[in-house]
Amino acid sequence: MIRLIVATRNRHKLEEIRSILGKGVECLGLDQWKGVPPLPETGKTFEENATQKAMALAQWLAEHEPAVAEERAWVLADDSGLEVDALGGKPGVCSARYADPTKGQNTPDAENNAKLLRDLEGVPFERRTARFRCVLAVVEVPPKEVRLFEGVCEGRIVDRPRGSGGFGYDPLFQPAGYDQTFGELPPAVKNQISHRSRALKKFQQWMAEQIRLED
Ligand code: ITT
Repeated sequence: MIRLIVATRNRHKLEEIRSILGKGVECLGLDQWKGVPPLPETGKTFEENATQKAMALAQWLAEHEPAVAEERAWVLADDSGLEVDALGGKPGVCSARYADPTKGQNTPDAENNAKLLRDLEGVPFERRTARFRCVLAVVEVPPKEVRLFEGVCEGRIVDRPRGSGGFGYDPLFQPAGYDQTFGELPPAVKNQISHRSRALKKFQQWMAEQIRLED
């Protein structure tokens, strides 16, 4: 069984990753280890941030938890966000801290959503096009080469929060081809079509190929 250590402190992301990857992968969260430091994400792109998070965790595990390297494990980091065309691609890599950069990743989702609605006031539905983007960085412990996998989900931003499912901007995001938002759609539907599931499917294909080559 593949052992994957997920470099996220966002429990919703971890839940989605577990549910999308299913039973064939053992997905461990950071709560397994005491003392993992905050992971850096100072880059200007999703690729840079995902790479920083994955490398920092893989290095930390190699130094502090030698058993992890002996048992063969991979670290997976997810950097993701929402790009709104009418806002020139914002909030983008700043999605988690859009309303209040001083609060960093702790900015409440409701504040970020309220700011997004304010920024889009008066913009008609046809021009409220947006996409969720997810970049996954995967590296072995100890870290060698980083692999990147990207997934995108196109849609539009609605005019008020709808539904309580998911997390982040889900109540405001209506994926293309659907009348409901990610907040209203069942999790199984989100996990079929989301940016995260598209990136994870590419990762799964790559991982299956690695295992085939090693056999
Ligand atoms: P980690 O860095 O610890 O993984 P984070 O929440 O800070 O957690 P990011 O820096 O990648 O993660 O920021 C992602 C933000 O983008 C997230 O907080 C949401 O606001 C938004 N986002 C990403 N994926 C989303 C999704 O599936 N649904 C709704 N919002 C999403």
